[in-house]
Amino acid sequence: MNVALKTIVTINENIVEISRDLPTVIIGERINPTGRKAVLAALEAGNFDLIRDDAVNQVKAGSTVLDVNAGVPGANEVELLPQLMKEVMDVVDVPLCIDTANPEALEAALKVYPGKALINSVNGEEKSLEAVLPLAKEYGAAVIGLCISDSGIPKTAEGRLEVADKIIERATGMGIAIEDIVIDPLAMTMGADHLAGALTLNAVKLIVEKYGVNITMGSSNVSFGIPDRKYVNAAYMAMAIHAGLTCPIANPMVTEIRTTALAADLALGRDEYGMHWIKEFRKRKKK
Ligand code: THG
Repeated sequence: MNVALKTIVTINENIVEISRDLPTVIIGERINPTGRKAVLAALEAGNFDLIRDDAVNQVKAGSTVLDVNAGVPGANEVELLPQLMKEVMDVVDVPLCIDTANPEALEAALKVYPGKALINSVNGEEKSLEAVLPLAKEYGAAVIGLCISDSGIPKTAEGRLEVADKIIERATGMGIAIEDIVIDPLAMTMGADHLAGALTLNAVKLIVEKYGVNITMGSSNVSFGIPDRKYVNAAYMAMAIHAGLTCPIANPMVTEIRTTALAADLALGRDEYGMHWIKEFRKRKKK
């Protein structure tokens, strides 16, 4: 299938479109205590200054959607996630990607969210499908479908596609538009398995070929345990964009990440007259 489905997410009057016909959308990854000790410590202390700074700086660096994760061990996520989102929404006006494994926290977050959010995420496990898809439907949100099933993370690209099949079938069967489903084929570290990156690239191709849906992934995951991560992350992200990735969850404050996404867009004909590349070049020169 050669279609490029368009996923729309919004906040207040602000609209972001995700599609293979448009420039890559970098979903800023930094507001996440799991990946970052400083965010964990700040959230534990109830201090949101760092989070507000991270929100502003990621948007300045070019993110047009921000991931928000309040998964602090032992904390009450049902209260903390909406509170975290409120702090972020105070300082930036970009759509949020609500990153939680807790359906109650998700519902609390959707209740306060002023627009069409991106839910991160549902997966192919029965329990997850039953808890998350009705919320996506009720609140009119878009939803990321992770390629994990009741039997774990499939070890082949075809297996990942089968989980995508299941999620898409269940979601569209409930009346969720296919445009509102973004598939995450799961980026895993190549530090533990040197074939992990290639497998995920193949899964992206299979899923895009079959459905034309938008694709996300935590592309920074591929380099856990590997030195000089930013080069690995940037090269991998470029290849994944070519395969069909449209909205990586990544760190836009790393220049190599931002410039690689822009260069990939230019290479794939998604940056008319190179205007975007030139504009961002001028911004970097001014610093
Ligand atoms: N898929 C989906 N959502 C996800 C992931 C995914 N959300 C979480 C994660 N994976 C993506 N987010 C991150 C956030 C940070 C890092 C990697 C992925 C990261 N952090 C540095 C580290 O841990 O070394 C710390 C950076 C710092 O302290 O500044 O690498 O796969 N749908």
